[in-house]
Amino acid sequence: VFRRVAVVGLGYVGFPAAVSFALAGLKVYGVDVDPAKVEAVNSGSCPSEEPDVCRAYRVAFSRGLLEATTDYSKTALADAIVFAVPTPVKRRRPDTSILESAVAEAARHARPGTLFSIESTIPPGTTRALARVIEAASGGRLVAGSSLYLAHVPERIAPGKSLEEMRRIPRLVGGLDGESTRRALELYSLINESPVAVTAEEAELAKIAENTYRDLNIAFANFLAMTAERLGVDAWKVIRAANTHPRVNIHLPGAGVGGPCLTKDPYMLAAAGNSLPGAEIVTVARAVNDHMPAHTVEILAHALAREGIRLGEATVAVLGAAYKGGIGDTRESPSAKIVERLLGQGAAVRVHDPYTGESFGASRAPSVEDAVRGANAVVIATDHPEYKSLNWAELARLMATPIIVDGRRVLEPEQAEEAGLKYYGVGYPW
Ligand code: SAJ
Repeated sequence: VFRRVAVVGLGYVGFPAAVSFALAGLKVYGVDVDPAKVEAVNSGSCPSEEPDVCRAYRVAFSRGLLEATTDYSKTALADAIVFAVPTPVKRRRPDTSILESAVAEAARHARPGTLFSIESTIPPGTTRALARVIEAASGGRLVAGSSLYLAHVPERIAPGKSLEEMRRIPRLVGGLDGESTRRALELYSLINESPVAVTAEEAELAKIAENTYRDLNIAFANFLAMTAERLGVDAWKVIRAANTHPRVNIHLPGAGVGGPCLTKDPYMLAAAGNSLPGAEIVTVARAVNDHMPAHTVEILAHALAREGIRLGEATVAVLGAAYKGGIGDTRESPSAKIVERLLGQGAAVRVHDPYTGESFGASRAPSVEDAVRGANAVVIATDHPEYKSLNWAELARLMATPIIVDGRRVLEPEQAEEAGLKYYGVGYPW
């Protein structure tokens, strides 16, 4: 029976996890290296930008179920220790050193019989290697198969929907051995509706497969989009048509793929499958997706040239700084690459985003009207829901030249033309 759990790493994944366990009635110790964050959590101030997460946090906080600390010795009080610390990819090589240190530090304090659960995304083989790290750091108190239980339970949540997805999306629970899986299933049943028992190795590979699959599918959509542009066909109509086949599900092309997961996890799979036939499939897909911000700027330069305007003398409004719609998260955002490219070419750039004040060195526009007034073009970099219902006819009238480069098919071309815009976009012939 689990009564107390420690969550190491109170970030995008760990904090919603900590709050979820607290709402399930467990006493939660949140361990983080950042004293400011610890202080905030302990004084009733929510460190998350997600309203759901903060609502749940306030309930947990008022019941006294959540306590943050920088002190790893609190892990000695826990029946289970959950790890959600960064596992970055540097120069395409996975780096698990932060996770290893955190696990070793906890192993110095944890009691025999404690369950260690790794939620961070990790390269295949890491869970088993961590068992050795824990055994060594514990000085022989924790031994896999008798006094140590260890599982990989990868997070599968998307920022903005953390709490709901943590409960709804089936949780893969991959124990190092049968007893580890059994105990981890018991723990995660408290916060997840349908946990699935697998092995640690299966969980590791499944997690990176999910994100690589999505990245490959989007890369295919992007390649198809550029091909359709060349052929003079609307790629979006092609994809909608192809997807009427019950066995086809082509994702959406666009101005690029961002976020902390799809830009990183495929390299973990590429490293594991290194030198096997076809290993390039992963890195080629990454390259296609990484090219899309430049492709978007290329479409823009062409559209401007048609009006006799050079990119370097244009004023451009960029709508969206976040890496995807509906959130303010700008990690690895394609919008950043677009803005940097435009600034590099000498264009005057204004960035608007309803969810974040980030503008990547360009000026920041407080409203869409301010962004587009007098501009030569507007580029839609993010599919924020707000952009769908704008009065485009009115916005077109504010512009010096009414060019739109729609990187996310937020508008249908016919609708844009009706509003008086000259429509360009990824996947649309130009
Ligand atoms: N994108 C496209 N076309 C699409 C879908 C997305 O260009 O058809 C772009 C988005 O604009 C964005 C990027 O891809 O820039 C990533 O978006 P995403 O919707 O894949 O979301 P992430 O990265 O926030 O979350 C993913 C999710 N993985 C899967 O859906 C398989 C999430 O469930 C994972 O938990 C998360 O990665 C993670 O942390 O690993």
